[in-house]
Amino acid sequence: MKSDERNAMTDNAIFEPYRLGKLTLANRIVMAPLTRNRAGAGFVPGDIAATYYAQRATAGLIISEGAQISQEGQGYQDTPGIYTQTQIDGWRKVTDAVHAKGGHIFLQLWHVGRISHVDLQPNAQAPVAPSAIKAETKVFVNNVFVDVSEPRALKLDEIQTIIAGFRRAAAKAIAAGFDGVEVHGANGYLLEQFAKDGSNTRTDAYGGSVEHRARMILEVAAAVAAEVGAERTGVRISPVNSVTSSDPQAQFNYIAEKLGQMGIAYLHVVEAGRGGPNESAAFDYAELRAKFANTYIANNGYDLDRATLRLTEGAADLFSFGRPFIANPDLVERLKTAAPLAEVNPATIYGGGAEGYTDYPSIAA
Ligand code: 8OZ
Repeated sequence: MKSDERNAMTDNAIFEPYRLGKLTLANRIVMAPLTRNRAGAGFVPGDIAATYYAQRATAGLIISEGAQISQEGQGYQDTPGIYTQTQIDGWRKVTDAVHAKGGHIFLQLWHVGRISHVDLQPNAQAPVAPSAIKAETKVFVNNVFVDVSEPRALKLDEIQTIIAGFRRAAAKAIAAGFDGVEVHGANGYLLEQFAKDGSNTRTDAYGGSVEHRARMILEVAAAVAAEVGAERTGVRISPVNSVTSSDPQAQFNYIAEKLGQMGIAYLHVVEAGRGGPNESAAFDYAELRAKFANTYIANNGYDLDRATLRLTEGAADLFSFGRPFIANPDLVERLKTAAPLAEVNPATIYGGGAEGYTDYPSIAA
């Protein structure tokens, strides 16, 4: 590479610090939350998780894999929790290891709702959902992918229990040393199930109109923000992903506006279906962004060129990368120096041990 090309790339604002609440991120590259199914007994993240996240600490911000806020909130085997003291102790090793490397890390708070299986649920009960509508999808349990179980509709008092559960889990995340938390409101899980009419046919205050369907995610965000501070609370959404919705633009414009008014630190937007760029989705993300006052994190199978373009256009503040961080612990350095990226081995994404987890090398300095 010619030196002027190298300078052009290192001058890229994506590699410059960014202020997020009280944190100064080293750059605008975020490690997206990635489910890896490697928690130990008791759904406790092990020492290997501390190694994995510390290897990736040069990201401006790491968002952890989803951590279920309760056993009821779990939908896949071996995902970590954030509801017991042992889990807090496991996560503490993760946050200490990341901070020792100068990184920042948020924990993702997760409740899967109807995306679960009776074998994962307390007393083998039916998974819970806004309405008793089964999803057409599979979950990973007992080492195989199986259809999700038939869900049952939540009662009003149970909804309050779940909101309180998010709040309690947020407090535990802070006790474990996280710099903040991200509320998982995306990808077809509980909070999205409430927001979209394809999965919510309730006729009470939590279903029906745009405002009613937004109530669950907004009450969860408010409860979490009241616990840990709005400047340490982010929310992830996926307006056109997973569940069908008759009015995604109106629905998510409204949610974005209300979250902005709450002072939520960031909105993390899965801008298309998972698994790659999709610029043609009929949704206006610029309009969504204009509704939200604070930091906008874009996720859409970005590479450096497309992220740089979006940053230059002012279309997003931060960019999250998922799969590239699996195989490239030093992704930031590789992007900065235009080094080749390693490919992910699909066989070792979900479950297993160190292989495909902590054994992807960094390029030696
Ligand atoms: C892949 C496999 C299992 C869960 C998401 C938490 O999509 C997930 C997930 C991804 O948000």
